[in-house]
Amino acid sequence: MKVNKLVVLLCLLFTAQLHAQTPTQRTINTFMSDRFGMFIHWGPVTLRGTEIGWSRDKEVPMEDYDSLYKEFNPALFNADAWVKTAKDAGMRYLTITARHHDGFCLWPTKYTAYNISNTPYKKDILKALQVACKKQGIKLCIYYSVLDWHHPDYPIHSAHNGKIDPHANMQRYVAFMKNQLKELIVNYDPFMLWFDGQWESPWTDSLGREIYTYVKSIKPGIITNNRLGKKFAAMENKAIDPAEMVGDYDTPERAVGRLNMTMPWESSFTICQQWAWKPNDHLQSLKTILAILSKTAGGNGNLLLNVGPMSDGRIEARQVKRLQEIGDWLKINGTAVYNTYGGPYEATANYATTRKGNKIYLHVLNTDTAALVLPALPGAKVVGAHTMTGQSVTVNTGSEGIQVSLPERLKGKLQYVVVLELDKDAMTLPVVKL
Ligand code: H79
Repeated sequence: MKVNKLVVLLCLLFTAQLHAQTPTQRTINTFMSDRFGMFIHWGPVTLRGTEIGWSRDKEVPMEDYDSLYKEFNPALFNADAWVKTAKDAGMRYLTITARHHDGFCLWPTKYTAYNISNTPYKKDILKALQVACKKQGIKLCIYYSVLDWHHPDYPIHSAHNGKIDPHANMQRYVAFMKNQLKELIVNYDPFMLWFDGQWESPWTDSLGREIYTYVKSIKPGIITNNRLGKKFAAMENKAIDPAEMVGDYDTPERAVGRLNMTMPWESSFTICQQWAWKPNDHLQSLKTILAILSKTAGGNGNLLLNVGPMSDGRIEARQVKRLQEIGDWLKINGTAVYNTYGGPYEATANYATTRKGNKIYLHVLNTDTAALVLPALPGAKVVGAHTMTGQSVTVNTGSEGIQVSLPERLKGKLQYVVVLELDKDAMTLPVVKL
């Protein structure tokens, strides 16, 4: 009897161990269930309205660019207002460029004078955001560029001139990075770190692994994107081997990632064209952004949608309005986005699907058509269908697949979601590649 009990106990312990998640897995699962976050690109460059990533030494001469901080005084910056804008948009985390490729630091770092405390504004932007995020229940994430063209120890000093500086010293530069990263983690307790700019020759996968191990040693539960290593989906949305990746999730840029049930990913897009604010930049339509959001969730990924606040500290009113419209859509359709999984169908121009429990959420992107025909789901039956607002929808399963008749009243309207009720758990269905 005693031995039996011991065996049962050991079995239970063993099973618990099998299902125990590492701190990293726990964080990544929470992160991926959030689905939607706000990217913020900001710094003194907004005084010129040119791009933060590559206008230094081009549209703005290097010396001018590097002096802009002396005029940076965002008197109307209100962290609570930014965070509220994100929250009202249905976003669940916020990722801010603490230091972009131009090297300027939005926090009063001890390790370079090129930071916010030496601007006329003086106050710590990150601290204000940390406090506001905590208050409003939004996760604070920190973007930190691997490359720093402004730093004397980083060997390249311009996006437009790749000449290697013989006086630079990568060992000292990596020590500087570690000091800053420790400062960021200890002082602002970020949920996640978003690295970028690792593609230049001075950076290696091995340095990426060193930094990854280092940040995990300070905060074991922290996660990072995969731009610590050389392999990432990037603009071309390349497929990559997870074993070769440094970091916890992949980062397609200005492209929706592929449907992938095992590799976590997050696509970054901008609400306008530039990452940093630009006067009269083209604002993307609500339709375009919602389609990106649905296709992203449908691919089992996250969307990091960027806004570039102005030099006075405010987010443009027209952008705030667009974000509010997205939030309004999510108030009705959020159940089809948050805490769901992508698939089973790969997204098309006409639809995307997400799933949870016995439901497939069919995101109708093309509302002009009378019906959508989905390939058959072998082994599963659709037993009911309705819109998110409860209007019943007719579904016919025939030889050519599952035909979903779209309600006439919604023809030509903004994208919406039809819930397909199945006779089984939708997660047991294999992915349907189209
Ligand atoms: O932070 C955002 C961008 O600033 C950053 N990644 C996102 C999240 C990024 N920096 N560089 N890139 C992305 C790659 C950009 C390459 C190009 Fe170009 C920009 C090709 C053409 C314009 C740089 C400038 C290379 C040639 C000219």
